[in-house]
Amino acid sequence: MSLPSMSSDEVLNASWHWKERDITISRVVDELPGEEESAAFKGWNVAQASPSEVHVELLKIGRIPDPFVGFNEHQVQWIGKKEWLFFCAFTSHYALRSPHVEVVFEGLDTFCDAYLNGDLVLQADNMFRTYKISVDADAIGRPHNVLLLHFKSAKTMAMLLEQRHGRVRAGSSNLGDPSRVYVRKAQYNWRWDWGPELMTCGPYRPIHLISYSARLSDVHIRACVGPGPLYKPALKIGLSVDGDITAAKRVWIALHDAHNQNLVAEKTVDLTNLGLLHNIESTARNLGNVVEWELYGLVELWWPIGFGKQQLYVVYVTLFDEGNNALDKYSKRIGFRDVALVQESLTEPDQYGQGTTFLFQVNGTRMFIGGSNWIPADSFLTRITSERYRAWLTLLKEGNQNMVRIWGGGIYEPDVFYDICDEMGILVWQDFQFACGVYPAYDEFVASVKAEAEDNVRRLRHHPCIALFCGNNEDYQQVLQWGDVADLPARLIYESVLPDVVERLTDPPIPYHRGSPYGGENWNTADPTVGDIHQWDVWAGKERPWQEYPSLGGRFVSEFGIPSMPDIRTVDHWLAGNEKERWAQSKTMAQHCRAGNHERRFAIVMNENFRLTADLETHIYNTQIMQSEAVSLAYRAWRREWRGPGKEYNGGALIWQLNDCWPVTSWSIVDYFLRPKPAYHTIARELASETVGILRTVTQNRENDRSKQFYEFGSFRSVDANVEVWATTRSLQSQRVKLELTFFNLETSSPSQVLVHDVILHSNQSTELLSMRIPCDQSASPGHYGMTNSYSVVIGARLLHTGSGEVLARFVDWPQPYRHVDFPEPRLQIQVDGERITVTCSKPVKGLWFSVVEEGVDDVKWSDNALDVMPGDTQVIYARGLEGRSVKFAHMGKEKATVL
Ligand code: BMA
Repeated sequence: MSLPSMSSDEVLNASWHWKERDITISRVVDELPGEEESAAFKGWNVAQASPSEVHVELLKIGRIPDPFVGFNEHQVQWIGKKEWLFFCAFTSHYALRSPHVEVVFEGLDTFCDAYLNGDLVLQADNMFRTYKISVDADAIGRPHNVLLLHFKSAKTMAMLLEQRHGRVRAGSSNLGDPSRVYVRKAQYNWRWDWGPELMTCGPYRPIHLISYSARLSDVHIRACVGPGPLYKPALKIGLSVDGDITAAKRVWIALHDAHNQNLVAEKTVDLTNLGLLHNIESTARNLGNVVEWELYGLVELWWPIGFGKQQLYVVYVTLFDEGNNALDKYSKRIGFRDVALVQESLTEPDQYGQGTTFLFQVNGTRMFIGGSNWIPADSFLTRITSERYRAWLTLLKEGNQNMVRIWGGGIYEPDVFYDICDEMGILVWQDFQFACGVYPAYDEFVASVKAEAEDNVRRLRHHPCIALFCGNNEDYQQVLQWGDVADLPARLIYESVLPDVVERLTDPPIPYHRGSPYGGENWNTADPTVGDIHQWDVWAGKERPWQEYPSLGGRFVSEFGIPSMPDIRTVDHWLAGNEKERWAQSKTMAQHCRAGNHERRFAIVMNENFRLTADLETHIYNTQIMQSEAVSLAYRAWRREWRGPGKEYNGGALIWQLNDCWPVTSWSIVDYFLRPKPAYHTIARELASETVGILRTVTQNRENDRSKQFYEFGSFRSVDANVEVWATTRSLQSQRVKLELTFFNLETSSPSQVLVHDVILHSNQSTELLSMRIPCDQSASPGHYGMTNSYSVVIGARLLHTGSGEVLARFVDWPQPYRHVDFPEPRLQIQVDGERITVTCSKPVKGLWFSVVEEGVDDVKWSDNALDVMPGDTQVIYARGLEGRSVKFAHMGKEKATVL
């Protein structure tokens, strides 16, 4: 046996080949080549990427058309019904001289038999698991080794499992075939109401060869934070070693500041003296906690963005032998924070009743959550590079959002996602991967889920960004909706298996929530007074007008939204030059919109609010403003319900959805190509540190079924409306500011009335500022429809810094519905000075949307966009990356873009 040596971790990322399985697997195994001959081996394609997926490979060799264009999705359906083979030929010098070898598969999608040098070594059936297999060092210690992966059709396997276990319900038909519930593969692959059916397969995450004599088989880092008011940080580290453990004599542990690498603490533990390693029979030993450090005053806490620094540390652990040779090394970046999900009685009822909070508290500070739901950013996961993850999460952060919910029909994201969230201070709500279905609970299924949960909780628990593990997406809600609450076998999983794993493996504890949504009595997942809700009565469900969002909130709204069309360049991408189809209701547009009943639903919302148009560009703009108006109102109204201690009636809202997995018309606020829609910017303004809000209520509407913000016309000579004005701040100090209200009458264009008040914003909550009747000029000549009334009044609100006059927040409230508003010609003055754009106007302008003329290599990053501008309130925005390109603009009343 060779002498103890340093462990090695080799990624098997070279010399991969692939092909469709066209002969029996035993023949494939028999005919597999050795390393030298592999490149020339007939019938095999050289893989272009590793890790990889079959569609990605087929695309790269030009065998299939791009499924994201036109109707091509339908031309590639055959792939999901076939079986596919990948092999890798390798030589490992480390494995040749190490007594222990392990192969670690970080992710196999999904039904995969693995053969090592001809022997079947693994039968995988769960894409979310990390499979580890020990291999006989002699078996792998050859000059040439071959690892063969045989991927079976998940679609077919799902059908077979369904035959065995029975057909169940799983969402509507645009959420894929219900047989998907039996397979632990990303559920959106079966198609979703924003995604195509693309059943891919392959080794989608790296495969490692680990060679060692003795190693650290587990390092459990517990970065704890003691109770308030001091929130003292402490670190415990537990270790397990395995292999030739008698060789392991010492372990060195150090804690460094991740930013400047300064050493915070270190310790060497003599394992011999501890008497822990005397049992040579054992191959693995749990050494327990080798470090218990009190670090008060030595380390700083990690905070979510907006509440403090994202201080991170690195733990280094090295295992040594007798002669002080390193046997194994380990490092992990961590942060110190305490996170709690607070569900406690509110002190007074609100419009929905009393109930309990659903709010997040980090290091003792309660924080309003404004964030997004996240779906996988591509139908082919291997195409999402680290740079793309960073670009997505940067957008989220720059959009003032502080949480991302990883939705249950996708995947557990790779480490890089959580690393970036740690760095940026973005909290993560992590769903376990179940969505919209009656999942089973037979023994093998539960065992697989338990292993999957353990793998992922162990992988993720050290990230300070992880704020919540959640059992599933909408499984309770759907079963309730179908009226058969007794019939959800997977309650065993959501109510016992998963919470047990989270409780057993996380310390400090990470909160667990059974499902999203989950709350009220008897699973009343729509109860606005308990738990979280998904608000789908706007756009879907009862089809309520978006203007009713203020009365459709809840303690935490973890999903709500309304779709819009993406940037016209994204539409042109899927049209690929097909001019005949370049109109809003064409077949190709329908192929790229999967939202249930989208034709009727768009018709309702567009018809109620906008002037219908046959012009595609105008239509796109209108759908985008529709989305932007709707969802920004929801954030504005719900953040108002963060009313301070004991009155946190709304603890947060997460928009459905941040992103897309292909070019599509969907609920996303940023499209597949990372092009923000107007909603991205208007949400960012609602989630800024300070905001100001206005809610107009028309007091003389004839019919009660209209939204209270809508004006109606008829016999009234005047129509009154009241406004309520409030502000919010995230600051932990209360502050004195000026509130300025400007009333601009579109009919009379008489000089604006301006009111200025000194007000105090209470810390970390909303503050009601005033309530008043809208002043309107009764003596002016009769206006719109023969009336002079509040209908013609546009109201601008600004919060100004008392000393410097700096604008802290602004909001403009327009009369509605917009289809009745005769938007004035605003007489805009737009000055472009490098990347700085200055906007002034003589009359109010709504939804001022900037874009650029020529396509550049990179899109422009707008610091703000979709502006509402009032006369006398110059706004300055920045167009990063403009590089001299001409600017275009559109606004309500002039929806087709004009070049400056
Ligand atoms: C939600 C999600 C998804 C779906 C979305 C839009 O409830 O959980 O299932 O894509 O609705 O319908």
